[in-house]
Amino acid sequence: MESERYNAREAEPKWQKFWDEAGTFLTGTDAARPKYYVLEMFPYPSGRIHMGHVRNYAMGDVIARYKRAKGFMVLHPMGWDAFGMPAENAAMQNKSHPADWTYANIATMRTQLKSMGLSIDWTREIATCDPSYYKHQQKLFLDFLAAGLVDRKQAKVNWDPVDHTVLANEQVIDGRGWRSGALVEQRELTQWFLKIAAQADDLLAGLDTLEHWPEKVRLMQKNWIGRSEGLLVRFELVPGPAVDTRELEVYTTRPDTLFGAKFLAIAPDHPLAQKLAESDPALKDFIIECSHRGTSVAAIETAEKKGYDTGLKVRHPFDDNWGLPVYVANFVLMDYGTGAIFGCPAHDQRDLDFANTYGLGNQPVILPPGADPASFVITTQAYDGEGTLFHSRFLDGLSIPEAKEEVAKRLEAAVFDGRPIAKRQINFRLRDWGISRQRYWGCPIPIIHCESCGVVPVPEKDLPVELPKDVTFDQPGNPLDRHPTWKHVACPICGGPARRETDTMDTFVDSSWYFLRFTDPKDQAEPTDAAAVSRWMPVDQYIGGIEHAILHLLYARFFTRAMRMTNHADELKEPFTGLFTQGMVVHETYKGLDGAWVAPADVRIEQTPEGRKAFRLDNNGAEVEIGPIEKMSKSKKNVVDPDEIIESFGADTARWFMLSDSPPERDVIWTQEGAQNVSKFLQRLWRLTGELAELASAPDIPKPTVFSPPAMELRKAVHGALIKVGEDLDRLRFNRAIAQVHDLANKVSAAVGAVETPEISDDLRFAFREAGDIMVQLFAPMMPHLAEECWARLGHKVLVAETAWPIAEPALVVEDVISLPVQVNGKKRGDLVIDRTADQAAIESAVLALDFVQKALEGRPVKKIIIVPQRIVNVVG
Ligand code: ANZ
Ligand code: ZN
Repeated sequence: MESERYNAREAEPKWQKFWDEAGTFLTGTDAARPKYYVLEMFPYPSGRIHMGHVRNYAMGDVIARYKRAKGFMVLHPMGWDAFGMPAENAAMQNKSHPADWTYANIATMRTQLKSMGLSIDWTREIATCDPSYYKHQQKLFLDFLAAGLVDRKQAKVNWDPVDHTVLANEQVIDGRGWRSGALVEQRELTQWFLKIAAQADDLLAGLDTLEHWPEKVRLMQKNWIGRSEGLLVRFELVPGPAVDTRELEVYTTRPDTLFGAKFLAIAPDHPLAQKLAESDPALKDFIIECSHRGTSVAAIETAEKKGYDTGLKVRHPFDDNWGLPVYVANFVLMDYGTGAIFGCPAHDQRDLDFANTYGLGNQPVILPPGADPASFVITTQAYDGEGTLFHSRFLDGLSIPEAKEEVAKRLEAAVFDGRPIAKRQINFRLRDWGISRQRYWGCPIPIIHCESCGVVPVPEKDLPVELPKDVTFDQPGNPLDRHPTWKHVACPICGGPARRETDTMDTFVDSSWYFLRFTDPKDQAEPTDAAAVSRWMPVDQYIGGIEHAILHLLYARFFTRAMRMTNHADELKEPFTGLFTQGMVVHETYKGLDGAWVAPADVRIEQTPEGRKAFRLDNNGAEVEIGPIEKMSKSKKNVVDPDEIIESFGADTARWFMLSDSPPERDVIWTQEGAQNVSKFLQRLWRLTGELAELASAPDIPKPTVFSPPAMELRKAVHGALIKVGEDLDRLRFNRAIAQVHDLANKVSAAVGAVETPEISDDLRFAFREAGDIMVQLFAPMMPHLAEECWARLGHKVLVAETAWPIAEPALVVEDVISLPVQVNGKKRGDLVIDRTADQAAIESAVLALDFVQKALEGRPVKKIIIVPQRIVNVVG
């Protein structure tokens, strides 16, 4: 028995096949039982799974298996976020077709995921690139269009003038196209938008209901939506050269700082700037220069602050004799507020950087608490904190909110050209969602453009608009656009020659509703089925990376609302009740003497007297430098391949290690040693189960009525662990649940080791039976293959995956000790921890022996000790 080893390589595929054939993980249909929908963010079929996937899916699988055992009907599906640029890039490089590349990757990754032993209902698998999926997405688009949730308007895109193609923000690197290296231009294109901005208020309010989301994610969404209360202020332009407007309107959230204003600035594409540029070639050049940069917020924020003095002046709204210069500035965006600002350098860092560059000076108007008004100055660091107004005439002495209110009131009452100078306004940072992409490998937008009828939706009976298969990728640009026939169609209204929309949808659209589709992925007629949505939604636990904290989750929340409005999502308000964002998988880095990175698979680690050292497996075992622990990345070669890990250790070991080593929200450091330790522990569990199988009574022996102390002790350890593992799994504290299993295994081992004769009493046999069963059930969600094997070894005929979670006996989990608050003369001084059954006399002497009691008595004799049983002790002295 001792020498027998558990062979993961044989057992794992065996059980996977068994589950598969038995349909163990098909979604339950018992409507009388509660449902649980657990979902991990579905993968992009990039080629192979990585360790991050292993961690993500191991977590979801533990929850799915645990909830299933707890009696829930569990929905745990899997699919593929299958459209996107990498498939097109691969097509260009390998002269393959994006569909072939994608489906081949899906096949590989499906096999890999299956080798992890995930409890997934594979009959619900979907791929977003499949016409059977995107057909419904096109229908949703048309319904959104009819419901007024879609817009078509001009928007700026990054244009690569060499490749003649639109670039995503990520494809613009330092202002240049990632492939061509050409300076990127900003171009206006007519694009399709989903009107998410109109939902800003509701998306914001909904965040308050998401109590099972990480606070951090809610905050990130809140900031992204960016609600701000501010003031529109009209500045009067000082009459001067060639402009026909008499005013310039700005948006500000800090009207309190108006007396610190040093300049006004407008966006390069502000109409006034455009107008001035007509007669000012230098300004025109400046505007063109500004257009050579990415449209991303990051690109704008990190760019050096630059401006152009227009020569225009405006009047300060509180002082006709105070003129302020008007600049065109690269950090002012046209599509926020009014595309114009007043700059207060003392209290805004961007304004300060700008003012320092152009010698505009600054005037502090907010005095920080405790600062000396005579000496407080600003040089390179703007002050944006709390304080009191100064250098601000009638505002002096006011707090910031009071000053904001005062300025608003006065300017609302003041009139220029027959209208109030200022108006309060609430702004959102959230913009409408531009979904047009000039790419092939995406969901076609189901629209036809007709010269006489305009924009015509594709009739529903003609859906899906399928992507043509015969496309070429030998030149840049959109293959749909240059396809010889695909875009030429008859207009559905007038029958005349018309042109298909050749833009496809942003792939974020595909992932914005897949979780709804999973509730009934077979329905061919409709995107969703109301009954299925009401049964399964919302997702009870969603798990994924923090990198999706903003866009994906926000778009999914918007889609849920839009689908509800168009009768595709029943009464659903929010899609994900619980959200969990797991940490990354990180690994040591290794560097050879030549400075090149070395992969972990090519390295052997050794404990030497001088500490851990690493040596190459090739190159005569040369030593390599152990570098910092970093996120696994191809560039640093510090990746380990899940296939290799599963091949050498088995999936259970990989799963267990991923879950055991650190709290799930933190990064986990993958190490070979760690995996080896898990593998040893797995063998230990296997041996222990074998020993228990010999000592234990048969599975169906009735429970004895009395238990001897050793049996009782074992039972208490087992039931205690059962409670704790349950609590930990409920709270997704996988690492703690695993620590409990370790602890229990130690206790069970000790009990087994204490057995001296083969003739043991029935009650102890029963306790061993129970210990074996429960221990296996407790690690089954994490190590499902080993658990099945152990379960069979314990004599069970039904799968552990089909067995209900055990129920703890309350009498066995009552804590033996209690903690009583101890007061001295009515004031709490500490706690007494004592046996629950301790009598009056025992409590009295224990209390008097406490240091803090003696100290509090300060030598006085004790007059009385009052004991409220199980509640409190008061010593009177
Ligand atoms: C004067 C001022 C003084 C400002 C100060 C800030 C600090 P949020 O909170 O995001 O709404 N702003 C307004 N429109 C802008 C645009 N189109 N492009 C760039 N910046 C713009 O931010 C509002 C603040 O951002 C506004 O308040 C404005 O600068 C700037 F000590 O006005 B503030
Ligand atoms: Zn027509």
